[in-house]
Amino acid sequence: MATIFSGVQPSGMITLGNYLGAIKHFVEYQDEHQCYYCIVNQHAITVPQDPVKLRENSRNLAALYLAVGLDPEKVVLFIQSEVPEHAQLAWIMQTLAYVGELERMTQFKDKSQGRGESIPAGLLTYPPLMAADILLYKTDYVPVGEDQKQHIEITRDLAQRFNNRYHEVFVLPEIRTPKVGARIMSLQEPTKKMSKSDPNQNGFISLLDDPKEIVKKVKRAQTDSDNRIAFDKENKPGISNLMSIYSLCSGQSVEEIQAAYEGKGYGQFKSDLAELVVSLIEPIQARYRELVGSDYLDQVLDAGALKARETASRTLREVEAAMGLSRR
Ligand code: ATP
Ligand code: LTN
Repeated sequence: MATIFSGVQPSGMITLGNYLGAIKHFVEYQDEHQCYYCIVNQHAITVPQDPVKLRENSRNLAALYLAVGLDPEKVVLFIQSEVPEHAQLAWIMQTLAYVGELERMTQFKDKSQGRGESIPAGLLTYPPLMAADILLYKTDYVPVGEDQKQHIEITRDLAQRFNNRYHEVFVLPEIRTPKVGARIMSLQEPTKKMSKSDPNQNGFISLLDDPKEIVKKVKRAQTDSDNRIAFDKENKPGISNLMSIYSLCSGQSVEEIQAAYEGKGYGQFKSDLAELVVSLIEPIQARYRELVGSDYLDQVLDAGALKARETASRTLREVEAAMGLSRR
């Protein structure tokens, strides 16, 4: 059985982009694969986090993972900091990584911008920690959005470097991005990806937004002025992004949507889209509300951390033995 690993940062409310680009697909793998899904709170602290919010967001994310349909009998769901092997292997990965290749990461460049002398070192060493996450479980496939491509490539490079230098310990993982939805764009600036850390709340739809709020956000979404529903990412990025979302929520292809809205305007399209998004999100919210305060959630996370540690500690022992870090 192939192994799947993916992680989401508890750095805010999960967006429709996170869901359509990644989390929705986590569920599809659970029957046929050994899946590890992680709440990567140590990645979240690469930028300052309020401790109360971080704890709350981690719990919310765990509840949301279950609410979208992940079954803890089938998948290992856990919090990164509860499996210390992640930080241990991350240190080793840092000794393999080159500063030059880390500085070339676009996420590092974006997130370090405007910080002058005060760029947290963790922003630079974020990819070695991510490589550790993935490699500890000898992962075959990593389902993520398109923005993570470079991080998967450097993970493969580090694994290969280790295997060449020491011993064939690591499996080289492959990225899995969805055909549609790998990059959902901001509703306000459709040339930027939808991001949960966007200071403009109108740019993203959170899975926990009130239905009324969702309707407002969809109606306020930026579109061009020609009022024609046609898919053209270059020239009509706003409406094209909304059409992708429509397609993912309805199961219809972009061509079918275009044909169905021939001669109709943005107003009609947006109100139908809002309804679709609400009907997707409402049942998730209902399950989420039942789970978030429950003891069951803690039991799932406790069991998940234990299970993850079994595999992670085995791999870490192999790594340390190969490097001469163990006495035997
Ligand atoms: P932030 O914007 O705060 O850096 P994020 O929204 O990118 O965070 P992550 O936790 O880093 O959230 O991402 C979780 C998963 O969602 C990753 O697999 C990522 O590739 C995917 N993802 C994030 N944003 C989008 C998007 N706009 N479209 C599709 N997939 C996305
Ligand atoms: N870097 C990812 C989150 C992440 C991840 C991982 C994804 C951390 N570790 C391991 C897949 C596998 C992000 O910012 N979306």
